[in-house]
Amino acid sequence: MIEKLQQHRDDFDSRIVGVSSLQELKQLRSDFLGKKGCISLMLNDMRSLPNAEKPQAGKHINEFKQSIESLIKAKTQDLEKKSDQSSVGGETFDTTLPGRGEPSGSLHPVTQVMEEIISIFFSLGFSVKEGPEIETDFYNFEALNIPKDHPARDMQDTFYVDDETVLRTHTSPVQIHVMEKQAPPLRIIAPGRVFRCDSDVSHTPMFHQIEGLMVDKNVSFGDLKGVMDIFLQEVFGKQTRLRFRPSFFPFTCPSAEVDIECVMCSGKGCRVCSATGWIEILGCGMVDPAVFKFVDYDSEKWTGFAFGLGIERIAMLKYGINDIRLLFENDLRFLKQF
Ligand code: 2NM
Repeated sequence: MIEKLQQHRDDFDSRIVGVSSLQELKQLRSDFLGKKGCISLMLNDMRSLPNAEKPQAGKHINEFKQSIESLIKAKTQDLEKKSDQSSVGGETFDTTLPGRGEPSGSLHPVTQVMEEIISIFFSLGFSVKEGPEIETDFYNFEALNIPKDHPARDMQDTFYVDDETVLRTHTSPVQIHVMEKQAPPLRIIAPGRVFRCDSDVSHTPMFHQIEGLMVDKNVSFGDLKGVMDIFLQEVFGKQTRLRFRPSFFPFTCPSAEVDIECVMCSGKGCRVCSATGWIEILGCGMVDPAVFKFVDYDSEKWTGFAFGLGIERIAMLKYGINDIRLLFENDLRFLKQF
């Protein structure tokens, strides 16, 4: 059986090379794949094999059949292309027919959420600022009032390039750079990649963040609440309720964490919100005077709020994705859903 198959295979291989027209290809196809073709005959012959050998033989014949089919398909396209080229302007090929076209692609869900958030803040008068992904200890920690012994500075949590150089762990350094160069008033957001030594269903070593900063005369915690309200209701829907919980960050005082009412259960309590009815969404606060001191802003004259959030987390909540790693596997079956 196997020998016979090999003979047919060799026969097919040598014949297809000699095919130069669609007509000849049709003949070849019928000789191998037709009702009385050799594949059909071999499948018939299989009946006389002992039962134990049937599955193996069937598998080989099928593989052969599939390889023939794909070779014939490729040859067909090849010949059609040649005949199209040779008859351009002739009668058989209408060159005015519209093309078949490719379905359009789409932006990565992380990019979509990023762009949506940027456009909301743009409409509130914020402009977009970018900065390097490799930062000095000074911009990533020191100027943000993060003390030398803070756990975030640990080699366990931060990727160090050398003793005083890190992959930025947040985009706040961008805001330090801007404040150094630019006097208040200021309304900016800093979107981009950040890096932390962390990896599980809800953490990847690289993820995306947006941080925002507004500095002006008389900016208050009320302004911060108002802006967070508008922003989160724009992303999650007008009915979204917010909850501010006291928190701590070295670079803001007072600091808060903001929860939204659970998008899955509308506050009733479910797996997504661990039965609390609330989902933690971002951190924020009034910029600590110590930070202003590093960039030479007069904190008697100016006040400001800042906030930071992870894009992947928002994308997961918005689209009901339960494993962050799906966002980085580049599996088209996943990505085509967005
Ligand atoms: C957060 C939470 C609270 C923040 C502070 C600053 C800066 F540069 F102005 F000091 N940028 N971002 C900030 C404040 C970030 O992320 C959870």
